[in-house]
Amino acid sequence: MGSNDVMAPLAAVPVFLDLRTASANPADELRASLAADAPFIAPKFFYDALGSRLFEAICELPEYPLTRAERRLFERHGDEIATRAGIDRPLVDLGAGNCAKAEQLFGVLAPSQYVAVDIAADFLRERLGELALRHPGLPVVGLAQDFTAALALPDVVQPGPRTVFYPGSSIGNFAPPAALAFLERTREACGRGGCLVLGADLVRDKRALDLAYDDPLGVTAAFNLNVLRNVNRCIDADFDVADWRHVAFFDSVTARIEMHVEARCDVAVRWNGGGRRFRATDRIHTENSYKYTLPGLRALLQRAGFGDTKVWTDEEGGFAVAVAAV
Ligand code: AVI
Repeated sequence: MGSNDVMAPLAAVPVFLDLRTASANPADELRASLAADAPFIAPKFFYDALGSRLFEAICELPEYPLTRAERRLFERHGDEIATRAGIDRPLVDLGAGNCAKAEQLFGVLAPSQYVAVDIAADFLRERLGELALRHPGLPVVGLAQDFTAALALPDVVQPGPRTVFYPGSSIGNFAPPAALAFLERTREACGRGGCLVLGADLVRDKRALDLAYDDPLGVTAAFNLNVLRNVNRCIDADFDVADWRHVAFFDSVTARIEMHVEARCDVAVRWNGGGRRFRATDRIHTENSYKYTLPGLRALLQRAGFGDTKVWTDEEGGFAVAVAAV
């Protein structure tokens, strides 16, 4: 090669492990949850390739301020987050999605390795490839897995202490006992001296919360209804999206957003290995999104065994970022 030849930048190919088959069979899980007395679809089924993109679009909506509030908190308190979390540690990003939230902290955390974990394998692989090009010196690992049930960190992941990153208020998608169990497992993954960086949406005005999950453009409706298309693919079902409508509301008693798809008319749906009739107005529960109070958030982290915890909130008091030490 002559000295004037231009060399294409070498892509640091990230290590990518698809660990999805190690967990429970998603098709069996779906068949069981659809046949239940109160049918439901676990929220992880939102995130096929289109669902992941629709979620990215939700994060841009003016009615969904959560992502922007969190970004501002990371901008404002990044240095202190790094002081508490420590630098030059493996950064384990749970539910990494497009990896943008963690990448925002690379400058201050200077991670020794970036480990992105997500159930949406193709989407994650694509985004990690792009990220690796932007950070050629950074060892990058992608793990496609359903970490909501159990978190498997193979040997390729550097040992603790680690910084585990769980932003975006995804903790709100667990019911309280499951949130506690999840945080206990996460504490183990951090290792002694490690820490958790957690984002949590807070209880606020019902009207604002209703709008955040039922936006006038219908992006959240598309995100919710798209789950039926993913179900069609997973279990060869014949849901017709046009037969269903999006329902979302904040319930102040349980402090959670509930999302459902509701039948517009009587429908019969078949899938591989079964089927079911739904009457008009019957609902399939697709997501809960719990909102926290600050004392509630602190108590949860303490019960999960975390120690010293610092919490920052945005000016409106609508969102919190916590750094909890092990
Ligand atoms: C991923 N998760 C934290 C989002 C939430 O707010 O519960 C998912 C979402 N559902 C509807 N809009 C956004």
